[in-house]
Amino acid sequence: MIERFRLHLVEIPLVRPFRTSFGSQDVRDVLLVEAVDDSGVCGWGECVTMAWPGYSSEYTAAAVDVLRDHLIPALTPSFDADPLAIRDQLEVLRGHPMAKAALSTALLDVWLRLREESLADYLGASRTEVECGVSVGIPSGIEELLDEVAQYVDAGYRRIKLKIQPGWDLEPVAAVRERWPRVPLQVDANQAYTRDHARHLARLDEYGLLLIEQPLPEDDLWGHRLIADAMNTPVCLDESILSVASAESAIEFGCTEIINIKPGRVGGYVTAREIHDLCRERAIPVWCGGMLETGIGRAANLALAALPSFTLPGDTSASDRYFRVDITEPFVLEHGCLAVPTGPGIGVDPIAEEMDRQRQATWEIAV
Ligand code: OSB
Ligand code: MG
Repeated sequence: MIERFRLHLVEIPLVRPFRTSFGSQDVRDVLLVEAVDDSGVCGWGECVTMAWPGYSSEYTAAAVDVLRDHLIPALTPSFDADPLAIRDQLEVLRGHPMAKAALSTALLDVWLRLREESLADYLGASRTEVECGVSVGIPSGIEELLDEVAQYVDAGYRRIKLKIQPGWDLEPVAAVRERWPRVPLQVDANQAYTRDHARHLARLDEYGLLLIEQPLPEDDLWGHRLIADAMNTPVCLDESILSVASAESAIEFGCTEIINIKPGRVGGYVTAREIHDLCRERAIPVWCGGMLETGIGRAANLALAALPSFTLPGDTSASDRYFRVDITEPFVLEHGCLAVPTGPGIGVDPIAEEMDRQRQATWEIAV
C-alpha cells in the first residue's frame, strides 16, 4: 500500500547554458515524485517541466500545485491499481501530461519493484543498449558551435541535433556539414517558424538532414503538412504529439514522417509505448526525446528507447553532457551507446547526499 508521496525540488547546474528558440537555462530545476510503499519500497518519477512555460504550457510550480491538489487526490485511495487503471483515472483531469507522467511513473516504479520486473522488460524492450545522439543549444557564434560539436563527435555520439531559429539556421547547419560531411545531422526549431518560412526552410534540403523537428506551433498540424510538402527533409513532430490520437492524426494527414516520443509530453510510459506500437504498424520511425533529465528520468527513457521501432538515435545523452554531478550513478557513453538498466523498476535510485546537496524544497503528502 502506498502510504505517502514526497515531491523533491532540486536545482542542478548545467555544464553549459542550454539555449533554444524559447529561452535559455543554466540550471536544471528538477521535480522528482517519490511514492513510498508501506513495505519500504520507494518508486521514482521525474517531472520534465521547466521553470517557465516555454516548451509547453506546463511549468514546475504549476506541476507541484496540480500534483498535490488534484492528481494525487484523484487517485486516493487506489494507488496500487495497475498502470492502465492509473492512467484512466488521471485522464479525467485535463492536460498536465508532464505532472501525470511523473506521478504515474513513480507508481509504476513501485509496482514493478514489488514484482521484481524491470521497466525495459515490462515495456517490451528488444535491446540491451541504445544508440545516443546529442542536442546542441544555440551558442554565441559559429566558432563556439563547432567547438561544442567537436567535443560530442569525439565522444562518439551517433548523431548531432542543432537547435535552430530564424536567423540561426542555414549558416550553422552549413558550417557543421562542411566540417563533418557524413555525421548524421538533424535540426530542432521548437515552434519558432511560421508557414511563410516554408521556402526558406526548404533551403536546408541540400545539407542531407535526417529530419527537421517541430518548425511550427504545436497546434498547427496542417501547417506542418504544408512544410512537409515544400521540402524533402522529413518533418518530425515533437510538441504536437500529445496522445495516441494526435499521433494518428499527424500520420494520417501527412504532417509527420518521423515522431519524437517523449514520455513526459504524452502523460507517461504506457501511452509512449502505445504511440510506439502505432508507429510500428504505420512504418513511422521513432526516437526518444529528452528534457535535460537527471539519471532518474534518463533511466526510464533508456528502457523505452530499447523498443524495436526506436530506430533513430535519441536525445538520451550521457550524464556528463548535462551535469558535472548527476543525482544517480552517472550514465556513461560507450561506443556511442548507453546501457539499458536491468534492475527492478527504473533500475536506478537517487543518491541521498546529492539530493540533499541540491535540495530547494520538499513537500510531503500523506494519503
Ligand atoms: O525540444 O527536444 C526538445 C530540451 C528541453 C526542452 C525541449 C527539448 C530539449 C532538447 C534536449 O532538445 C534534449 C535532451 O538532451 O534531453
Ligand atoms: Mg524538440
